[in-house]
Amino acid sequence: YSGSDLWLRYPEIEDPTLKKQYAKSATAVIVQNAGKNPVHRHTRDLRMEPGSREHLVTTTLEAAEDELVRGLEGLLGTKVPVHTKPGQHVPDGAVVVGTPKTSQIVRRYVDAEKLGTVGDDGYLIRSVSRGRHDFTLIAANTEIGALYGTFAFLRRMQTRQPVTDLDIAEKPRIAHRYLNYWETERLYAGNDETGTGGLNGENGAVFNFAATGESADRNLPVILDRYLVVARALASVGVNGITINNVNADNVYLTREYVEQTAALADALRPYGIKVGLSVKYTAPTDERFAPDTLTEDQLDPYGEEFRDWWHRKAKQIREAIPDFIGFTVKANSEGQPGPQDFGYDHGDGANGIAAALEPLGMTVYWRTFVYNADVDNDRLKRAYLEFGPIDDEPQDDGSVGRFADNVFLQTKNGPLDFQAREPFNPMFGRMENTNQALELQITQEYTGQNTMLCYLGPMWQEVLNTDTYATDADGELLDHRLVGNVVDGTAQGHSDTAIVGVANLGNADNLTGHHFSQANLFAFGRLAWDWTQDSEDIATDWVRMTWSNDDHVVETIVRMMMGSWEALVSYQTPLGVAHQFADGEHYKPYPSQWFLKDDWSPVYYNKADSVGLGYDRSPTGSNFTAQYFPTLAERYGDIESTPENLLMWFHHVPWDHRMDNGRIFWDELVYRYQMGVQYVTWMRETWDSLKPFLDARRWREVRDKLAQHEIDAADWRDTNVEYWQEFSGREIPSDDGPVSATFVVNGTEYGGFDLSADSYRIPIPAGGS
Ligand code: BDP
Repeated sequence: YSGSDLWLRYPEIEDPTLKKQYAKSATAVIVQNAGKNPVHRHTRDLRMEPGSREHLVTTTLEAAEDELVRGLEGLLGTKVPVHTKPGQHVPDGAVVVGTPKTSQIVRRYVDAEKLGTVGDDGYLIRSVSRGRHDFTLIAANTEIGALYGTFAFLRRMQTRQPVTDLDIAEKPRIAHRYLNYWETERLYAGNDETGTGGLNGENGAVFNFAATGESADRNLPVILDRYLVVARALASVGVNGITINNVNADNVYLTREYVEQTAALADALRPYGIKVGLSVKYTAPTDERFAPDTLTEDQLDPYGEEFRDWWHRKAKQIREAIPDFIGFTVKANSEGQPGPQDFGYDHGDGANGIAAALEPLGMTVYWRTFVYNADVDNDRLKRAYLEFGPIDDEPQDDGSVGRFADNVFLQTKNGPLDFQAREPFNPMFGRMENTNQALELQITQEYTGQNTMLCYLGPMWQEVLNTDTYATDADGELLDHRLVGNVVDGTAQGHSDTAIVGVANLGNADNLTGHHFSQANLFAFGRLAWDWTQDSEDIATDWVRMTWSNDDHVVETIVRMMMGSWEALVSYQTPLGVAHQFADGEHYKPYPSQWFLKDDWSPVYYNKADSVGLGYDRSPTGSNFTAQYFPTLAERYGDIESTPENLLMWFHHVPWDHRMDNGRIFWDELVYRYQMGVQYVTWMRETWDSLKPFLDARRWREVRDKLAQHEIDAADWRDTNVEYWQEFSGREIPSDDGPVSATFVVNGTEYGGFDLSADSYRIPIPAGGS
């Protein structure tokens, strides 16, 4: 088995008793009026690749019916009949799906008021008893809500939970749950044989556009099986939008030829509730390929009619092909991308100019805040807030505060640097109270082991979302709800439009994500986007059950491996808050001594190693970046004694003999951390070996091979760094037995806990480095 179905595998349930029980609660599928509301624009022109396994559906309820039939057949091992015209009689054990509009059964058995509480995307799942007849009702206000409920019902069987006596009401906390798809950049999920190049060699994109595809007859508008697998999987976790091209945008996506292809993709995704958007360059209007409809640079005035009309025309053309088009994502004045500052305007002017053009079409601008310029601030981390903060604070003529338009989201990475394995949260969260804020997370493992290292990111995102911003109101009073997650879901500062964005890891690899365990990160992103208060261990458990096995021992073992894997990576790559120690632009291997191209791309800029210590002083005695946080945190992070140890070097230049909480000096602790991280990987590799009898051969072998390389590369991180730091510390490698157990506390729970003094888990650190 290649892993190509992601978590929608539906293998037959082994336990005969349970299978029988489930079968009693799934004797028939009833989705009334499933074919009634076709959502394709171009249904006639859409076609699947030759020999396809998947098939196109034209409505969202058809997708629900299709999934139930497929899922139940797989899990139960027999075909479950579909009743198309049940009338008033609902057979015992039926599963009924619908909305009040489409289903008289829903109208009859569901309380309208209760249904009202789950909103547009939510659903109810209820076990209904009618005398001797029991059936399950999956009801929603919209067809997409019904589809989400269907997946939730199937997930209960996939994870072996009860499907009787149900009374479930669910709805998402965040409205726009989107992916940003950077095409071939930073994917690490390409099929070696058919990979189409890109930055990192193996980066085959998941969607094939003209000239980027594998071969012409597999290019859009032809729909490949894997697009529908992706659509189903994304819908199953509630993702409802994709910006389909790189933020370093190529204007070709705005040409008619490409818009037509995007429209075909949008048609195929639409039944699954997934809308599409595009990344654009700010200067697209000057691109010759749109001639004669081009502007000169002088006409790029965001307040001018030419500029706004141009964007309006383009957006309108797109809408003709894609009626539910999301809008544009813009990376401006960032890493060489053009933007309003090149023409004497600021981000507010630029974003609002495009937003004004889109507003009559009901579209949105996602304006990224990933801006930095070390020359200006002597600390790259300060730039975003310096540029965006004042615009958010600006009083307006109408008496309101904040200049950004209502249909602008500022899209901000979780940390102030760039998707490092652990960052403090970005102080923009909470500080931009007058502007819509979208949180951007990186699902693709650019800085977290790419397609080689097993690193489950659920705990990282849980940590980010649950961090207290200590945000205050205008009177300086602490807000009631002020975690990063509250800022994002609008409850902190009363925002009604909300968004979260994940930079996707999908590619054309057989298993779609390169490393089998990278599938878990896509799954976890969707689940947390839906409800960020969920526990990352529960999410991991669901994923393992749906993807690998329901054997309790296997589930428990794999979940344990996953839960410590991120802390382990932090530990052997960048422990205690030292950041960005990567070689060149590939962002996989270590190179702490490197100085290249630009200061703020260089490991030395971040580590500041010297004879005194290690780390970047951002306290009031240093760059004073800490002042961008609300007072409680500004104070906490500004003082080395109160800074959490896992963020120490983000904020301080830590003396080699600084005393840590456990009594060790900083130097010793640092070395131990590197060692613990590597030993966790060794433990994962050995643990995985022990699972061989329980798992399918191909996937077990592929993961084993990755873990072997993972261990070698983790040891390289440890040795390269420890050896280099030693040149500055001048101290011996600590020579006692080191940590006796590698445990990592993840969101309050301890993982690992195995004994590292046992010889098998000890890789001695070579004296004096490697
Ligand atoms: C960095 C990536 C680069 C992206 C950039 C961004 O290395 O490929 O273009 O982020 O987010 O992490 O714009």
